[in-house]
Amino acid sequence: MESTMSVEVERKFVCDADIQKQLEEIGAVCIGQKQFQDKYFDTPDFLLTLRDVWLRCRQGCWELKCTTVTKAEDRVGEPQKAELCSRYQEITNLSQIQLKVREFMKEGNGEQKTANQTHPVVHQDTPKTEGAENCPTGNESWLMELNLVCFAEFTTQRCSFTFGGEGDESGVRVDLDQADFGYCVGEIEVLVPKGEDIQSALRKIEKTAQRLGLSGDQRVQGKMDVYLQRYCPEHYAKLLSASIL
Ligand code: V4E
Repeated sequence: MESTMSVEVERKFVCDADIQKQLEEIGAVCIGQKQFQDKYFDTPDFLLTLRDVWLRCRQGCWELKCTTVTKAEDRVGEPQKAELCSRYQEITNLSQIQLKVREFMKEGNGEQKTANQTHPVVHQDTPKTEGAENCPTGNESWLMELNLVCFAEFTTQRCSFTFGGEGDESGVRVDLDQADFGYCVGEIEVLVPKGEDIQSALRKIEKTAQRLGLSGDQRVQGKMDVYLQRYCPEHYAKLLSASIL
């Protein structure tokens, strides 16, 4: 995420055992592997995530993802397959993040909740993660002021691929993720500077998916879907009812 505001367009897919070989066959080049820890934050009554807003601290860096469009009618003119792709605005500047979070909370609540209005968050046997000591633990003053608590924490091993040249796949990146709670997922993604047209990104993603032989029309669960389903069923059920997941 180079810029502080961009739109991430992505399609998730189920990884076959031979996905790395398939990627190499279509000209993808592995650009490296890394491990990172994510901590996600929300109010105890899920004010952000119920608005499809995702506040995350990854290895000490804050990131906010929020929807750019939510309704099918906003997608007029887009091909059917676009429904398999998600698009989220990404903000990485902490001051902008704090401003946005405050705005979302005002919209969602009439007025901001204070730290005294907490409710217990019930988690079921969440997995323990190691490392990332530089990531705030949730006691930063702005988190406390906005009543934000960590609701999910996991570590991912990621192997990333890109395509060289100026062809159909230029700017396309493929990530193969393995989360420490035992879930693997692939993502084809294109980062679009805010304000630029996303149609070309959608076409590139579709083309890459075709070349990888991804024919399924089913939405594929992300790491967060599976994490919440397993460890925070109450939160998961609320997001399902609100059609967020
Ligand atoms: C947007 C979102 C979440 C935030 C994390 O999203 P995701 O891209 O799945 O995580 P990750 O680790 O791959 O981030 P990256 O490194 O690419 O920045 S968690 C849940 N959502 C909502 C959501 C959704 N509604 N539909 C889909 C397909 N994905 C995510």
